[in-house]
Amino acid sequence: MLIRSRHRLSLGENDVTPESIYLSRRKFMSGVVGLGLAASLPRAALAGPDYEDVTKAKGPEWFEAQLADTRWNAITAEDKVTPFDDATHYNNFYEFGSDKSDPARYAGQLKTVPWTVAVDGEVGKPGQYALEDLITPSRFEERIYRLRCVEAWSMVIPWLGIPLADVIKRAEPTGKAKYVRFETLEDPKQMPGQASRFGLIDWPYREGLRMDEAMHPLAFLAVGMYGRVLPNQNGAPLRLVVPWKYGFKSIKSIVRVSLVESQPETSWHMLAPNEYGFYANVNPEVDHPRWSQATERRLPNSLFNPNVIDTLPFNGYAEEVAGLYQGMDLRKFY
Ligand SMILES: Nc1nc2c(c(=O)[nH]1)N[C@H]1C(S)=C(S)[C@@H](COP(=O)(O)O)O[C@H]1N2
Ligand SMILES: [Mo]
Repeated sequence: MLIRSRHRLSLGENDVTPESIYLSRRKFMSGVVGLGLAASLPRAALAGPDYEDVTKAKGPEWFEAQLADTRWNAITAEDKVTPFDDATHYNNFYEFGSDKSDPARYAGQLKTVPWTVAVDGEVGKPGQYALEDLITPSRFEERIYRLRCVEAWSMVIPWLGIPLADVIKRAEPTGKAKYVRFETLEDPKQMPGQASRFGLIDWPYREGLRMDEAMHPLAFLAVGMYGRVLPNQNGAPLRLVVPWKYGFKSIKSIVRVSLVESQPETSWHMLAPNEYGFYANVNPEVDHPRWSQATERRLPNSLFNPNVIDTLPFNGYAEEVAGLYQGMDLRKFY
């Protein structure tokens, strides 16, 4: 199969490509910068890339401690990073309402500390884990990924977190574990969208991956973005990020991770199985029944600058992930 790839990925810290666009957007101040210069900078600047328009916020103590030892820029994209303001005010998080501006307006009230995540099912080490115990055995990495929503808009977000595979391995999956199932918090008192009687989704929001997808090095668990803790509207305190799949797979505010034997039910598939599949790999050749998936609006855009670009197979990550689907009919398994 011939795969177009406009984007270069760099996996691993020894293979960081200095991207001119990335570098010009902000000061890059991790270990790459000479010590002399670094020493003369204010202390806060040593923390990592400085995203100009970011609203700073302090995370819990464990988060700030972990941040100091982050592998900045571990995976990058050539694309321009989306301004923080757009990434935090144009959201899908139906627990807080179905309007793009609802999450920014209402998610602030969600209490994210303390946070417990159940790890269960086909694992040797099931349990209720405090978020920090799940995350801190691994080093933070920064990963700049494209996020392509099934609604044909996209952004580029610098996430902070750890590989999903780390958490799965630590749980010691049994031989029966074939899929991973994720569940969002269900709490209508904190999540007004769940209290609405007109809600479409059968709460809690749930998602799933095949085991080999979940173990793929690009599959990521984010606890931060833009060098800081995750804003609530982006899925604090813990969300999945699967950059080669439509955004709805990247489930927010996770409270349960279950290793299971058969393919789990997933929210958008339950809602409209003919429109949203379990796989949901970004695919410009398979249109949504109601619109084309061949192009996307890259945010920020406007009436006068629609900023429409071609959508790439697997969202530009085909080189890395196409092998997972060898021999599968991607029209059937959409
Ligand atoms: N729990 C939950 N997770 C969710 C959603 C949601 O409504 N609820 N929306 C999904 C969709 S459709 C997209 S495109 C992304 C959007 O992530 P962002 O708001 O951080 O850009 O979150 C996904 N995760
Ligand atoms: Mo989406």
